[in-house]
Amino acid sequence: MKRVLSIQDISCVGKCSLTVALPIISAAGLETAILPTAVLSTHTAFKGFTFRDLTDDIKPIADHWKEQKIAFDGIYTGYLGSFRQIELVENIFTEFHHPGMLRFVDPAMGDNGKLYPGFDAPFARRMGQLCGKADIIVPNLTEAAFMLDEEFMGADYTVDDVKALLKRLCGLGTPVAALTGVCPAPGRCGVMAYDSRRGEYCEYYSELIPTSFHGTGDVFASACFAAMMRGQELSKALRTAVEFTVESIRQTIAYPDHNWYGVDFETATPKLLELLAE
Ligand code: PXL
Repeated sequence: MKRVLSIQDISCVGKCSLTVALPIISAAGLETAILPTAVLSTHTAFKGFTFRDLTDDIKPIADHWKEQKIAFDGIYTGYLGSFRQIELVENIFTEFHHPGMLRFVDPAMGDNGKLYPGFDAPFARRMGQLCGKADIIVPNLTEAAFMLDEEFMGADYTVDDVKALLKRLCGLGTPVAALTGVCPAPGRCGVMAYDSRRGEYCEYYSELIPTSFHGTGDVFASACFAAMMRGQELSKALRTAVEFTVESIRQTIAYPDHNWYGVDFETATPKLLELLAE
């Protein structure tokens, strides 16, 4: 069985970061090690959340793994809280890298044209440097704009604008960039990617469900990473991740009293296993 590592925070309640990545990647049949960067009572969209920083534990944990000769087939990083955490992740990439290991970076920092609380433009540019050290990155349009120090495109863009943006993202240094939340036509939404080594674009769109839920980026990234680690080609992995995310949203809105803070990816798990078997 492949062993992978996910590095991000634990938001105890809120269905994001590690409480999404661990169950999804495990369900996909991959041994999932975790490196929690912080423990929060909830994610940052709640008021008054508690926050315990675990930055000082990151290096000792990684050093112990090295000493125990523990290796990973892939590393997926999500929400990171500080410049220092980004630097520690870069060190882990260097220390644990071996040919064939996938470095998957989701620069989880914002949405809808805004950065999440606590982040600013210099942090976004620093995250852009981490993206330069990845094998694949999966920003949304907001995160892409902030990392490149550009104006957010809003909803007013063409497919050619997205293609040009993908090339600029690969200019950060990553060979493959996938942009999430791309809606190429009314009622359609999904992802477009560029593989700079092949000079090829690929895309996958599904039904646009006109609601916005917290944590969908983490569901998408976890499923995309899991699918790639399970051997699916990029185009197929994007399809798996989009369809699983859409099914998670459908499951959520099927319950009139669903919570506001995350999506019900749990009851969409059978769909993930179906998509992985295709
Ligand atoms: O879903 C990304 C995420 C992860 N972790 C924390 C967050 C968020 C989004 O707001 O607050 C703590």
